[in-house]
Amino acid sequence: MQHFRLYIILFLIIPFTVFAEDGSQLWLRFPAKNGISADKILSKGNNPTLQIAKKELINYWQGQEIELRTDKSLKNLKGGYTIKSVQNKLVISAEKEIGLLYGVYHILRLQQTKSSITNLDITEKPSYDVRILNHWDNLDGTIERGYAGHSLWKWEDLPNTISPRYEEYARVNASIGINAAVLNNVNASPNMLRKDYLEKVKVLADIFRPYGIKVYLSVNFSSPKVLGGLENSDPLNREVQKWWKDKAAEIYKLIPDFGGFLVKANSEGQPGPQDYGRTHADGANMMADVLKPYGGIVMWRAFVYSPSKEDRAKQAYLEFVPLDGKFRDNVIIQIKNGPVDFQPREAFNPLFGALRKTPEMVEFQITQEYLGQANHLVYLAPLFKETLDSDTYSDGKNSTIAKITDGTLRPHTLTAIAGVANIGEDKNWTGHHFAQANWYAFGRLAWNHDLTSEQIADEWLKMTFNDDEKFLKPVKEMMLTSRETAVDYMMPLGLHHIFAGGHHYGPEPWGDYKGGRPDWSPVYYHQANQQGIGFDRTKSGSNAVANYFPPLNDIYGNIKTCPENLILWFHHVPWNYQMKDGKTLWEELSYKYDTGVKNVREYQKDWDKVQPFVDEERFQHIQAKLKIQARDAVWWKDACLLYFQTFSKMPIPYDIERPVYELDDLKKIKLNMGHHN
Ligand code: GCW
Repeated sequence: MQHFRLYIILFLIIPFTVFAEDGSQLWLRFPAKNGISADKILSKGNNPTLQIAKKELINYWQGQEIELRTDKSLKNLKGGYTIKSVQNKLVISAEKEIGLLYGVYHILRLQQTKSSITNLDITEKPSYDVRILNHWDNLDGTIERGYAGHSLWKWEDLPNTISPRYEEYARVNASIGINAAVLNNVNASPNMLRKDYLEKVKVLADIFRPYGIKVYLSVNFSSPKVLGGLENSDPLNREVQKWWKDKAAEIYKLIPDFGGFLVKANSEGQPGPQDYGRTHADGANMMADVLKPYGGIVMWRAFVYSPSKEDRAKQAYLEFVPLDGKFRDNVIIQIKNGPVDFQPREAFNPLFGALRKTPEMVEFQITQEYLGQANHLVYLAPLFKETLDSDTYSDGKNSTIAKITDGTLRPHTLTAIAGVANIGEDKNWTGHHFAQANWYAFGRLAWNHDLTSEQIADEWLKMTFNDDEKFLKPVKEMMLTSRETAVDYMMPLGLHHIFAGGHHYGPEPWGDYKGGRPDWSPVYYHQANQQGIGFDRTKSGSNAVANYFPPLNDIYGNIKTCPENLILWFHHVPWNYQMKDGKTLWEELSYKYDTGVKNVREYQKDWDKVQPFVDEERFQHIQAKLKIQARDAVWWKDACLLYFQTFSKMPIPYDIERPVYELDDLKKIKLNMGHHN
């Protein structure tokens, strides 16, 4: 009877565990056969990280003998490693064991992508010290702007019950060099710092540690008052300072290598030092002082804007530039790539380069809040690269954001880069199978920002799907063009923030939330009227162009020299304005929307053609998502063109597809996805 039952259970489980292609393995898909035997791995010591490195080799490495060697003289590689072919051996060297583990994942990647593993002479040094994921996970298990199910962190079950996914998470991140994680939402609950929660955090930190991942927490600025019962949370109040000091001691007792705090203060209703007439520097320094003795850092966000007449794109700059030089050296200012909010395309944030004495780090959004969420295939490496490669001219020509933040131009002791995670408890971790590529791309670029979007897509596709050229070529092309395609069908030519309020999924260019703050309404951002469309940020408008270093202020400020892909970001442009290709602005806008739609239709065909190269389960899943994306693209095109046409009063060029929806019907769509703004 017992046996019979077991038999049935196996019968039910095996077909799914063995054959199901649910995407849960991400890019770590190694051959089922065994790797090399333990005696072919030379190494000293028994450190837990080293044990993981050896286990990975024993399970998966099909190549020659390996030596794993720690070498103190490699400190200058900042956690990096070397891989060298020496006679019949491969020697991986690093200052510490974590570098060896990274080296092991490197050679496994070479093996998996069928790259050469002979005559290797590789030196790898990460672009950034802290390569960090920001989870916007709430203590109740929901995730702000998360589209892959609930949070991985099971706070209710911790510290006693441990999900196997904690370790899988750590391993996957280590495989791409991510070495830090902020566990909770920047809209932080004070409860995160409660003793019982810290004990849960400790369990996660212990699991992550051997994989080289440090834990950080978002903290609520009012914690002393809310949690500690103090009268206020004024950073200059000694009792408040003491509360944070004691809290830091409590945390470090549990987690000796705790990374530090991430803070969203005085932004979108969050408390902060300004509640007490203090500055961001006062607030950040108070926390920096209590973390300093333990080596902890403060990542202070520059995403601040308040209900005022001032152009939202200028506000962070106005608040932070006067504070340059006032921050402790263990404070780093975390700046979103654009000055508004993770839009499909923004001009880069002019704060980059403007703080000369304060370390700056980029915050990217991996989760696709404004890019079709878990439904649209949008590969984000080109967006990340566009920001990192942007020349700010802060220190003359070639002062790219990459060089400002990686320490090349500003020799700060602290360098970091953050990505808002797209990870949840969905089987495939990220909702859309292709969204895994965005997690991967963030990690790879945090490790080496010189990699190209193409190299990263190539690696990821070979590891995750198939290395057949007939598959790779069209699918890579689809990935590489997908971000521009999304810009085209959502917000071409520098349009921004014309999303439906709240969930930010579909179009709502007519959105005018009277009574609310103007900068939460789409009409505030596109400014369409009978004359034209676009936000005037030149001298005649908000003059946000003045925040850019010369010659960019002039280049952006002049409609003739402003790049056309940002023209409506910086200018209010007449409908009949003549674009570089001779078309009027209205025509150009129409063709852009049309191109966006057409491209998605092509992606559908391309995907169907590669069916023989993809397992059925993932094939269908992606096919279904592309269908949604195609419908959404038409929805965007019709909504925006029909609405803007009420101002331009011009015909939609006759060689493009006619609208299929009625504007009035589109205006009635209210998706029930809910959110505060
Ligand atoms: O992008 C906006 C989001 C908010 C988010 C905020 C921020 C965590 O719509 O959900 O809050 O930015 O980055 O703080």
